Amino acid sequence: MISIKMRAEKDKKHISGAEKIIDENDLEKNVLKLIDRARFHEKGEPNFINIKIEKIRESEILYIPILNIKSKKVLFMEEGHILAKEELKKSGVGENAIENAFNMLSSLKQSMRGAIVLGANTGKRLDNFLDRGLRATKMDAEDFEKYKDFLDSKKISGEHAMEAIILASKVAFYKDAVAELCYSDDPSYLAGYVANKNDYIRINIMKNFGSEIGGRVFFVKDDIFLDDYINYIEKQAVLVRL
Ligand code: PML
Ligand code: MG
Repeated sequence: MISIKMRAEKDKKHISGAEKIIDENDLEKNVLKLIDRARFHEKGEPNFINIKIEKIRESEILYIPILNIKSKKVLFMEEGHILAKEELKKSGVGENAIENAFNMLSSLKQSMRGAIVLGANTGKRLDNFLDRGLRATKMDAEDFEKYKDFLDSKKISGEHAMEAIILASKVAFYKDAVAELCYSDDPSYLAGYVANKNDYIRINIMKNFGSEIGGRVFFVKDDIFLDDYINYIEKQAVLVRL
């Protein structure tokens, strides 16, 4: 198998990123698609695109289950945030950590390519990645056609949700993971989610139209051993099995 990682920037500003694990025969096709995705992004035309292609052995791949998907509908962003906060609390995230997460996301000057890692109890930021964040890489669905059919049956479509569910499933699988909060940095994509060890809870409106402020927060146990965690998030190849 082959892992492809794409990341695009315009004057150091993050424009787009994507992860794929594919069959070697589909390499060219997928690379072209990713280049197109980067070049014609709503956040602007990048002046830097990085494509990383790595071979991975079958024995390196970890197969994990998909999160259980739930959908919630709200009318306004404020309502979406209240709902997300409730879900995070139910997932075991402390109130301090929840407030910090929302404050950190809303005060971002530019979108990050990765996530902020917060202690789920203390709300302390644990990673040292600053404006870059910890980026989850090397993940995909084991059988993409089957995965698409599965999402169709749940009336979920579009690349954003498709990729986010895979990412959230990888992030949640780690032993010390507690929850995740995400909403998109793409100005016309308003949906976001809260994920925990079991569920991916989609919320249709998490921000106002036109805003490029969005990102991810990974909540983890405060006593996590960070090096192992970062290694898993950045390097462990994961396929989501249905
Ligand atoms: C992003 O990658 O821009 C975030 C996507 C969030 C997807 C939420 C959903 O539709 O389920
Ligand atoms: Mg984006």
